[in-house]
Formats: sequence, C-alpha cells, structure tokens
Amino acid sequence: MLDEIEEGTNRNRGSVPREHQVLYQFSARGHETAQIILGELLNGRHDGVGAYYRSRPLLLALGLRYDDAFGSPLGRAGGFSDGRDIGVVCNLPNRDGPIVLPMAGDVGSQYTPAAGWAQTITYHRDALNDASYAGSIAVATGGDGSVATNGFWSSLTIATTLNLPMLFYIEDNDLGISVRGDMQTPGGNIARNLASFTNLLVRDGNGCDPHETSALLQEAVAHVRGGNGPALVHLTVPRLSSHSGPDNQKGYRASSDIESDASRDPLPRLREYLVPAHMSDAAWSALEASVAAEVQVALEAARSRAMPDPATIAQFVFADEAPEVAEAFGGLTRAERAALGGTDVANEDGELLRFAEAIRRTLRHELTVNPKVVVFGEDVGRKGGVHLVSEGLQKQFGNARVFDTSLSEEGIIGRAVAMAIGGMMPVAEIQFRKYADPATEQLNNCGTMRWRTANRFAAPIVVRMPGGFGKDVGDPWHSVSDEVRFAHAYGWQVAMPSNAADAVGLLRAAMRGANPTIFFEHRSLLMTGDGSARYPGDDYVLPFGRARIVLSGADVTLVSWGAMVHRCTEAASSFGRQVELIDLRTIAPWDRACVLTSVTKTGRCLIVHEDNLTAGFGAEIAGTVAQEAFWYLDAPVERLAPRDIPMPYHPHLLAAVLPDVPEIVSRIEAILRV
Ligand SMILES: Cc1ncc(C[n+]2csc(CCOP(=O)(O)OP(=O)(O)O)c2C)c(N)n1
Repeated sequence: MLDEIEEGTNRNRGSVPREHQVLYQFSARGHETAQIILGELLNGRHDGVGAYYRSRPLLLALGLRYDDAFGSPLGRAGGFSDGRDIGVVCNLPNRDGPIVLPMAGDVGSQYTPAAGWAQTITYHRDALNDASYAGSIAVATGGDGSVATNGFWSSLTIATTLNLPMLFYIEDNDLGISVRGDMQTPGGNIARNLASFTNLLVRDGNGCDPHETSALLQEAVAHVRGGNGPALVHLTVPRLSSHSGPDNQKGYRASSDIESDASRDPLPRLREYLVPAHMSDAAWSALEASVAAEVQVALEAARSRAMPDPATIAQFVFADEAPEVAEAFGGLTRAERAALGGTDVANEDGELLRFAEAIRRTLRHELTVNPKVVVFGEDVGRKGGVHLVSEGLQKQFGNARVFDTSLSEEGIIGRAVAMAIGGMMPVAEIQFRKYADPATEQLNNCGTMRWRTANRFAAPIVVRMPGGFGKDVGDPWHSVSDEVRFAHAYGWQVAMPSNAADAVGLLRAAMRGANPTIFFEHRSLLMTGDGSARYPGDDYVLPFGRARIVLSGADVTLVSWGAMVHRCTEAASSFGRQVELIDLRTIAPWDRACVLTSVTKTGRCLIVHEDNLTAGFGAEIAGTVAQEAFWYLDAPVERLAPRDIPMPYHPHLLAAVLPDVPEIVSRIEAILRV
C-alpha cells in the first residue's frame, strides 16, 4: 500500500504527491490477492516462509503490523532492520506462529533456507519428539525469474529426495525485471515442465481467480501438512506496477501489454466474487473505508517514528552478550550455552591424537551432550567424509543427526542457516575449500544476518572446510586456502588451527557459541601426524582471538597460522632464542595485542602464510604493525607467501610455490641483518 501512495496511484484515495521518503520500492500490486489467500492457510504453529521482496501482502496476512510495513521502507528506527536494510527485504520473527525467515536481496536465495526450515520441522518432530512441530510446513515463494536460479533447483532436490513438508509457491507475472518468462523456463511454465518430477504434487492455475487460487492452495497445503511430501503451485498473476521504483517499463513493455495486465487486476475480481454472493455492497465499502482509515493511522505512526541512530551502527555484526540485549531468533539459547559450559584450561595428560581424530572426538562428544547438534555434508554419513573425519558417527548417532546431503553447497549452507534459526546447531562440511564457491551467497547472507535484522535473527552455524596443500599433493581444486575471503566477509569467526588440541578447543567454542564460524581443517594436518597433540578434554573451549606463543625470542617476531606454523617452527629452531613464533590460531578475530606486544619487543616482523601474497591476511597484519608499532620497528615488516600463483599438481611445482623451511630461514636471516 505504501508503494501505491508513493507512486501516486492509490486505488482508493486518488493521487498523492511524491515525497521521496522511500528510497527503494517494489510494489506487489497484482500479486497481493493470491498471497493473502496463501497467508490465511499458514496457521501451523511452526510454519516458516522463505519469501522475497514482493511478498509484503503475505507478511501482512501473517501478522506484519501496518506501521512496521510503512516504517521500514521509510528507514525509521525499529521495524525489520532498524533502518539498515531496504524496507522490502523483510523478516517476521514469531515464536508462536508462522515465521518469515530473513529475506535477502539475491533472487533465489530464499529457497534453500526454506528447505532447511522444512528439515528443521522434521528434526524437531521426529528426532527431538516435539509434537508441536507435527503438521507444520515450510513455504518458499518466488517469481518466474527465480525458478532459473541454482537455489530453486537445489531446494527442489532437497525437498523431493527427503520427502520434506515444503510448498513451492511460484507467482508468475511473466517478467523478471524486463526479461520474459520463456527465457527463464523453456515454454514459460515451470509447472508444466515439472509435471513428471518424482515426489512432487504440481498444481497450475490463475492467481487472479480467488476461487481457483483458494482451491489449489488448499489442496496443496493439505497435501504437504498431511505428510505426503512437497508440492508446487504455479499461479499466473499480473504485474500492475513497474518492477521497482526507478523502473519506468519503457523499452520492454508496450502500453497494450500494460493495459491487458491492468484488466486482470485481481482485486476487482475478488470484489465481484464476494459481492453480493458473500457480502453486501455496503459491507464491502465499509470494509474498504475502515482499512483505509487503519492504514492512514499506521502511516502517521510510521512517519512519527524516530530516525535510526548512527551511534548504534556497529552493533550486532557479532552477538552482543550483554544481559540487557534481547536474544535473537536463532542459535542455541543463552541458557543452553551456559548449561554446556566449558573451560579454557586444557588437560595436559590427555591421549595423543592426530588432527582428524581430535575433531572426530569433539564432534562425537558434542553430539552426545547436545541433541541440537547435527553433522552433515557430501559423503559425511555412510562413508564418514572423504577425509574420514566423521567416520562411525552416523552408525553411532543415526541418520537424522549425521547425514549425507545432495551435491549442492548452496543447499548445504542454505539449509544450515534455517536449522540454526530453528534453534539447532548445524555443523556443515564443505568437502574442500574450493567447493564453498557455489555457497558464497548463502555464506555471505548468513554472516550479515544478525546485523541486517538488527539482532532479530541470527544463524550461528559451523562450517568445517578442509583446504590447503596435502601431503606431497596439491592442485587448483583441492588445495585452495584463500581464508582471507572469510576474514573479509562480515560476521564470521575464522579458525585455522595448527594442531589437534587447538582444533578441539576452537571447534567446541564454535559449537557452543553464538556466531557463525568457518573452521579450517588443513589437509596436510589431516593426512599426516604433524598436528598431533594431547586431547585437552571433553569440555575444553579455546576462545577465538587468542594466539599462542609457540617459541619465545628476542629479535624477530614470526607470525603464522595453520600448517605453515610447522614449517615456521622448523625454520625458527636454527635461530635459538632469537625468533618469537606466534601461531594466530584464528584470523577473525585475530590477536592484535599479542602480535603488537611481541613486535614492540623484537622490532622486526615476518608473516608467513599459504594464501596469496596480494591482499592475503598478512597484508592486514603488516598494515596494523606498520601503523601501531611503527616507532618500534628496526626493519620493514615482511611477508612470505605464494606469489599469486594457483596451487599446482606436480610435487616439484607445488614445492616451488609454497614457502618452505629454507626460504623462511633465509628471510629471517635477511631481516636480522637489517
Ligand atoms: C542473484 C540476483 N541477480 C539479479 C538480481 C537483480 N534482480 C532483482 S529482481 C530481478 C527479477 C526477478 O524476477 P522474478 O523472480 O520473476 O520476480 P518478480 O520481480 O517478477 O516478482 C532481478 C534480475 C538480484 N536481485 N539477485
């Protein structure tokens, strides 16, 4: 409705001048009647919706307040995002009724989290025996353009292979922004093409006809609620406005086309359907008038809301644990995390374990003490992962808790996000670092979720990811490191342990924590005994941002992380007590204080890493040291890293790219000579 007012085309109240207070607008005119009929059917206690920017009528039907619907596009305090996100990108936390998962600006990104919500329903219902989840369903809504996205196909595979309670609701206005539906789907009708898709009820109809829309949606919702598997309903609707505020439809829509769409306006049809058969003309007019009055009051209320406060803008990139700050919707509750507890004092006499064994033992313990933990990914279940880290866990904990997924990283991360929102602790494995690429959109949206919803929602997931060079093997696919991308992304903790004990503590910190975490498992540590250490105990938790001084020394600070720590240790051993070696252990956050204290003592700094030299994380450390410890430096801050060359296959080539012990030694010697 706000969009109509902004566009000066309000059906009921004539023309209103533009004020340009709404900076971004997407109208749902033409889509609204069918959405509201859908909303009326979503009355399950734990129904959840993955929706998109044209979905506000659905949200209004699910309980969105009018003043929030107005206040958020006006960018005022409160609402979906406290002025941080565009007002059409919405969310609806609702602890006792349907929720709308946080939307995102990326078309198609709503689908895999919706599938994840469906799996969350089945997990609570079947594995946790929570009867309140019985009959609840997940719904994903999207336009005809969105069915061309990876997310749509990934979620369709997840829902149909797992027989999930999920409804796909496709509102087809035959336009993307300007691109026609037959460019998105051959023949232009996704329902027709999916008619033979296994395990999917498909229905197709006219979203302007209230009776037909209602009948199709009732049938599909009953099918999904009844435990019969997923369904897809495809409805044709007109787009009665331009795509968005700035779009004027010139060049791609003839006026005859716009007029023909206008003649399909579903609202007059709804009136024709209801009056006089179900209500009198006078009752309809009275309803219109009362809604218009209510809307006007809400608009005034929204306009009088405070502007958002710039002083709060840094809050909620990460969890704010202050007791007075409300808990977000998502993740383990504070009470659950407190009950799990933990200690940062390691048991010194634990059994000596290799890196992979230590991770497995930590996963096993957390699966035992926390029923909200699930572990999944490609080949993670029956095989135990291609690195065998989860070997035996499915046998011990069953298929609901440790499971294989379809081959879609977007699907793995998108589903993890919704599981976390649903209160679970998902531990997702990406088979190799490089194969996180297809999940980039979901990873980025997960990282910003708490901030962009102003702490209404959060998705603290743990993503385990082997990467880096292997034992005498490398290649551009299985040996990528590239950790800096996650340090650069918002809202992520990034762990890069160099040994089994740190891996235990950091993984447990992540699994009992409130922030999403990338957990790197270095391939050479998985394949060799290099990272072996004593098991530090079942409750050992190592806080993020706490570096370890591996060797104390007086003349040069050597900073590293991951497997390079072992090469640095060997190199440093030939310098006696001249070298102070710091293992960062985590790069987001990183222990600035430890590095700066060391450099102010030694006056020299060399950073060694496996990721690219250019804009690698070493550049961040070097910049910080140059700025914060400049007056203490006796030599330029140096970095040793691969010279922006992908990891090669042949061992000779790999050795030529990676920093090795002689190279580290000679760089230290050179620095000491300055
Ligand atoms: C991943 C991604 N690519 C491109 C865009 C830009 N974009 C925004 S809406 C849109 C068209 C979407 O069309 P459709 O799914 O049919 O939904 P409709 O707007 O018609 O309701 C495009 C290309 C985007 N937001 N996200």
